[in-house]
Amino acid sequence: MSKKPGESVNDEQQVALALLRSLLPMGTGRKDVMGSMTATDAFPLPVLESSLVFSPSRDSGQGSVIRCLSYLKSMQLTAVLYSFGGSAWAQVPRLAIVEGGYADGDIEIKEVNLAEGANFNPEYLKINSHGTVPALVDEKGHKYDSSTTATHQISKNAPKPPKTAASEHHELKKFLETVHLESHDPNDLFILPTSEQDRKTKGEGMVGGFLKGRQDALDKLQLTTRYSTSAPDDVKEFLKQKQTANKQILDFMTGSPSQEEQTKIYQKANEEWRSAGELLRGQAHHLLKKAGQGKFLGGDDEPNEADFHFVTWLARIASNAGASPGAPGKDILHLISVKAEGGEIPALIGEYWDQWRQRPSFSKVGLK
Ligand SMILES: N[C@@H](CCC(=O)N[C@@H](CS)C(=O)NCC(=O)O)C(=O)O
Repeated sequence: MSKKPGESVNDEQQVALALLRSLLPMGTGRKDVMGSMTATDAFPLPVLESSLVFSPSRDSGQGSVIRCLSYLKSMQLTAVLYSFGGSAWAQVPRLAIVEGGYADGDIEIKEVNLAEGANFNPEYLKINSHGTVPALVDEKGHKYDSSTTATHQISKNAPKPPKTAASEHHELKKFLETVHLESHDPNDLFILPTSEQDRKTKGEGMVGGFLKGRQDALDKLQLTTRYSTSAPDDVKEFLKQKQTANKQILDFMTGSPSQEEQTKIYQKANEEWRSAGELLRGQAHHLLKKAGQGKFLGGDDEPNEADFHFVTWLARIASNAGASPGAPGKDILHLISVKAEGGEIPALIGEYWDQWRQRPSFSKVGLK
């Protein structure tokens, strides 16, 4: 709060300032959040506080409250999507933004670098307590902490909403939930190896680097005084669990695990690959056949929320299988069928993928 010389801040004005702070949605003006987020903060708290220059003799706390409310009202707060370029699920709301006809900047995109563990920063955990991206904070400060809720909010309010509301379509809603099942988690399949050779390659490559970056961040964070003095107990517990779990998998990927550990992990990875193949040959194929050739899920010429989730999942599964970004449909089907076993993947899935490859949104969000 700015004060002129000789002015003091009375109790009511302190209340006004506390109110102003509580009204500010996370990510729209908090200083001291995390490196990449503070740099572009649109409304730094000090700017807002400086609007509360008042003289105690003429200004009551009530007057300050009214003034700070009208100041907040006059500001055009922007919704913020917390995202990460390399995250599969963050690409779902990003597709919804482009397909929904939002202009650049209508929703601010802030990077949370998962490879550096920025998602474990206690300040980010106030935005999304799961420590995952995506998360959306809308212009009113409401928080949406998953790709499903964030994408729904974005699509619902889009200048050009999808023709079919997947949330009101029984089969599409069910499909969207199936895509998110842990039994074929695209992030597991990014990390988990299917064989000893695969473990070595991944451990020495991007996967090893990613796990190491997170471990360093988790280890460092717990040594900071700010963490030990001000992080709530549940946050400390959450971070401890993450630290232990990440260390286990990092050691597995880069160390010399026992034969028993190896068998367990390779079995899990192979089961997840099989489950991915079953999803493609089963529900996905059924829905695309029902939609008709050249159509999106639900039968429209335009994609809807279920498509946004499915295509981002498919893109990550394809890249986990070794496909280069935006590779043609027939190539990705071949690579996926090798990993998933159980026979060919229906050509219709490849045609659906090729249809997406033509869309500007596909390259704009980095799927190609
Ligand atoms: N069910 C959540 C999953 C989100 C999720 O797992 N996001 C990954 C990136 S694709 C993440 O942030 N991982 C960080 C971590 O688990 O530490 C959603 O749909 O939003």
